[in-house]
Amino acid sequence: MNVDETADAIKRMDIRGAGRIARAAAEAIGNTARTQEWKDIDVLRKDILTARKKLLDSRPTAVSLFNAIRYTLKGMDKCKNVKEAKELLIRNSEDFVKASNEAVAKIGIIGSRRIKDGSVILTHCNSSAALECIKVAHRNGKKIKVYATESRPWRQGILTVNELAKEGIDVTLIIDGAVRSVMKKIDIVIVGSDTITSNGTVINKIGTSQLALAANEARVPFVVCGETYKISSQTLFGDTVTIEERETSEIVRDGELRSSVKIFNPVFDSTPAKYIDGIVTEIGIVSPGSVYEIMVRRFGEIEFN
Ligand code: RI2
Repeated sequence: MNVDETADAIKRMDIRGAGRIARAAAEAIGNTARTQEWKDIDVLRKDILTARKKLLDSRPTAVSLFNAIRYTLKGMDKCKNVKEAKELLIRNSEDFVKASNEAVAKIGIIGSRRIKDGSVILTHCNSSAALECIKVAHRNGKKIKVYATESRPWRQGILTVNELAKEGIDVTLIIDGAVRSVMKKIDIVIVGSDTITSNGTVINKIGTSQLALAANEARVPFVVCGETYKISSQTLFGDTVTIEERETSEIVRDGELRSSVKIFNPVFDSTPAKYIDGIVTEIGIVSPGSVYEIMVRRFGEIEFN
């Protein structure tokens, strides 16, 4: 897919999930570098920066998209000619996709160790990282049961239950409002992440913070899965995460409401660090308090700009 097609698919949520949109954006830039010809390096740079903006404008919340593009464009400024820049963009894009897939696989192995034989798990939305932990635990012979929320309004929970059922996992769909009722049956909550801020706050699908509160009340461990490229270094210097608001048509059908009724459809929320027992990354399970250290390790010295 080219950049325009990828940006549209991300906007429409044909491509969705923070990791998948990151890989799709990196691939789109790689494809552009592979297929497009430029007369000089300045035109190439200008076009790639336009592509960057198009991709970044597709969805605002998941920092994985920003970090994937940052990784893919790294070093472009120093390229002396078109050939060098094309090779760099193709290589960076392939490296990112490979590292991203490997990160999800590692998270699966590490996170699965936190799932005990006989556990009942609650998950929310459709996170490839969280589901990988569950699948690995099941493949390793652990007898587990999963409750998955419907995850209104887009209902990614339907994807989740079908994906887990296909693996032969005992899975039950619940509506989002049933979370507190089922919490007494749950041994561990495992969710994904779109963005992790410098103070360990996790931004994930709307409703995640309710799971965290209910888990906290019931003393059930609340575990977040996130590749390290879900960490937002911009939040260290005061940037806040934009919470995406989507079309009201995702909630109601035409003509269902009186015209004076307003609709508010935020699709992500924030879960403060104090409700999170651990963040499973590809480099290990870390506390939300150690996000800054990882940020520095991962991105090098972070400069204020
Ligand atoms: P992985 C999704 O967002 C959900 O919020 C999910 O928890 C998160 O991305 C992470 O998914 P959306 O694109 O990267 O469905 O773990 O709005 O697949």
